Amino acid sequence: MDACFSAFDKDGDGFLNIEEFDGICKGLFRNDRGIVYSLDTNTLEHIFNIFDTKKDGLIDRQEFTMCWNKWIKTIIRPVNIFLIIDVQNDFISGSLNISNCSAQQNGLEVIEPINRLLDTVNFDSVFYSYDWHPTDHISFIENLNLRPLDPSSPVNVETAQLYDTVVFEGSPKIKQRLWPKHCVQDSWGAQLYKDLKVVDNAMKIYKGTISDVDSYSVFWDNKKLTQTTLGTQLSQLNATDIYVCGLAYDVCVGATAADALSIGYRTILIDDCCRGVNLNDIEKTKNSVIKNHGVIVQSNEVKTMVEGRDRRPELGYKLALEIEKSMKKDIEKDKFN
Ligand code: VGL
Ligand code: ZN
Repeated sequence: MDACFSAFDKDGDGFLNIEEFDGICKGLFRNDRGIVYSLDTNTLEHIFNIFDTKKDGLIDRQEFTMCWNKWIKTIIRPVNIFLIIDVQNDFISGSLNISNCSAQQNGLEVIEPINRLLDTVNFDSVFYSYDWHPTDHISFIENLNLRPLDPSSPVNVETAQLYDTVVFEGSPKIKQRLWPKHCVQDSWGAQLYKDLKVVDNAMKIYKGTISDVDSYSVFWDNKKLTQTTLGTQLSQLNATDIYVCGLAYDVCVGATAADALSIGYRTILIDDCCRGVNLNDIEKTKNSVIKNHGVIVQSNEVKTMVEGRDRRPELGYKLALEIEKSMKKDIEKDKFN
């Protein structure tokens, strides 16, 4: 760390000014071929200001220690999690075969690139999620008669069609998209597709297990009332980077990526390992990941990123923003102590 500080303190005054800090960023944010990713001036200044905790326009050795431990170390050596979402029979060739949905995509096409990643990339941990519903689940159109609809529902029991959104009675009311009966617990349709490779020490997460609430994200149900074990498991692993992929792109993958970002994880969505339901919603999913400082990559970019040899500025900025948030929280805490 000291050597790094001295090497970038070009004028040798014992401080890093913003130009010197820019030098560090140019060293950090580059790919495996040494091509430097540009960092726009505003972002650079924002990151610099986060680590310039004394706000004197310079980063001293003490400030740099924090920057090194909380930021640079993670950028160079991330803890990488691979999260494979709902690659189950029903979405590929069963009752919710996504090729029957408007985007007409083929879920089978994710198997090969996902298997290739499992064979070639050394993730710290691999998680597989299962959509795992009881037979009386609220999302099944077959169960529409089990629960009363609210008068505000845009469609009623007689007119409701597959993929429509209805509103069920309740306090609060429950908005729900209607799907064909799928991924029923312990059924064939809920099994992972047979050709998907399952690694040793795989972690499995089951979601959508409660009858009265659907669950798209692998972290929380759609009303954020219940959590899976994923959140605790990731923090026990000191996870920093979450690579998400699977089915369906604009439903469970999108919701999971959004939650991963909101919790504060550096989140990478692997585009060619996802297939979805609706093209418009897939586009919205991508835009929201980018807006929230995640990145979208193709599977052939993953290996060097996992190895810390291709380091993306978006993820560096995301981490800096999280560090800023936690420092602000600490300041608030101190006020009360
Ligand atoms: C999913 C629709 C209904 C998914 C789950 O895994 O994306 N989609 N349930
Ligand atoms: Zn489902």
